[in-house]
Amino acid sequence: MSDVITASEQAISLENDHGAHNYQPLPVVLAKGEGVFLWDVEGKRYYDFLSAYSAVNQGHCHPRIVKALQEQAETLTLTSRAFYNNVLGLYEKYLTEYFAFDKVLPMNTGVEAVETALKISRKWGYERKGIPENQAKIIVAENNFHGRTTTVVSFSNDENARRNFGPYTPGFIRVPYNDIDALETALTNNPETAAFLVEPIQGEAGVFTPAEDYLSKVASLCKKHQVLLIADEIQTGIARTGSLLAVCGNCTCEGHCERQSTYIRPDILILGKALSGGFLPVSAVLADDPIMSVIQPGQHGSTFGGNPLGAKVAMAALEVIKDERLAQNARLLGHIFRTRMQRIVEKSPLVQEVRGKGLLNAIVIHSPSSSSVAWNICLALRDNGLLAKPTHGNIIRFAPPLVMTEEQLLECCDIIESTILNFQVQQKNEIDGQ
Ligand code: IF1
Repeated sequence: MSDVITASEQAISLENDHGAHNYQPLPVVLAKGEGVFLWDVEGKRYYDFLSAYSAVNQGHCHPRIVKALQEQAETLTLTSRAFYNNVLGLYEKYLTEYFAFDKVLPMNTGVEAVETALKISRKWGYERKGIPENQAKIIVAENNFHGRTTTVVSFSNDENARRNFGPYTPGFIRVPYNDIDALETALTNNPETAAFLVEPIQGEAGVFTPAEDYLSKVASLCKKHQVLLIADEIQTGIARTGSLLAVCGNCTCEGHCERQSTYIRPDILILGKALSGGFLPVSAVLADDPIMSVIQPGQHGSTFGGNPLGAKVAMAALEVIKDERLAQNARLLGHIFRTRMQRIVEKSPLVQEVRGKGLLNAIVIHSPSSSSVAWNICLALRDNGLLAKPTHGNIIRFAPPLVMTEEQLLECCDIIESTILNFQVQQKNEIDGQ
């Protein structure tokens, strides 16, 4: 019957009628999640290959995190920082030991943590490095994505994210990503630089992994020029790329270890997303005392930052990462995934390339970025029970929860392979039929 309105259609038109149109979601209406799976309102099950942009690394509704949330929600949720609470200190101790930094400044969303790191860096620049008042520069990378505030979009070069939101915050210099010479030139020409802000792997840009030695060279250049290295690990951190942090390099230890020679230690580390396992906005800025001590009472803060509910949830979320060895799993499954995708690259002219690290991967569709081929492949994947989203038109990001088993991953590779090969046949038939 054509006049029956499905639950999906209803939910979509409600959003359409009453919400701002700042997104164009894939048409699927989700109602339930568990582990690597999502269910829509009609009860169809999908493999989640986005993980809420890497916020649910621990899998949907992880029971240990649910338990922590429930217990704390019944006890104390928010005090503000006007008073002490009996959870925040435990969380701060846990987090700083987990990531091996002296101090943490707790915030909520990712972009707030980025803003916090920028503010700390500028203040450090004036008060410790001796940069003349209001002259501080911060270097960023081209094609960066660090969030949506006015300051952060000020230094984006994504026209869509930036256009007509000016006037922009001054004081930022953009250099090409993965270009050590460009960074060196910028540092040499701008002695008033306080920091270099960078994603160890560029997520939104299309999962772009820099040269193996890029970050270590960046770190030594920053040291040489007395500039803080800020690593935005909001998307790459918390086991996503096959190690606890992307800056850990190839270290597979269960937690964090500083002795590993592959570890590039940033001066400021920014975490968000999976820090709460996707339950609440929980973000954090980590640094050592000589840097963090520039912030004194009243100079920065947030009503919700460091709230006991978020703190308890984050501790549970990090325990899950360690206890379930999710970094190791991401690394192992990542290799299998890219090997299987490489097979598709060889078989199908539609797929140009596979790239990524751990379980943060992408395939590049051989089509103009303006075409709808990648979008249509994602619709076909949805119909076949797997949810992924295109980025920059022709790139499809694949980032399942890290709790996936090898057997499940292989099934997903089969779905992706058959969807793409079928899609290709269909496309050819359409062209031939014309
Ligand atoms: C959206 C992208 C991913 C981030 C990095 C900071 C933030 C993000 C490296 C800000 C956020 C999110 C934002 C979300 C979509 C998503 C995204 F496609 F937009 F770029 F993941 F790839 N640094 N990324 O990736 O964190 O304030 O959002 O908590 O804006 O729609 P936030």
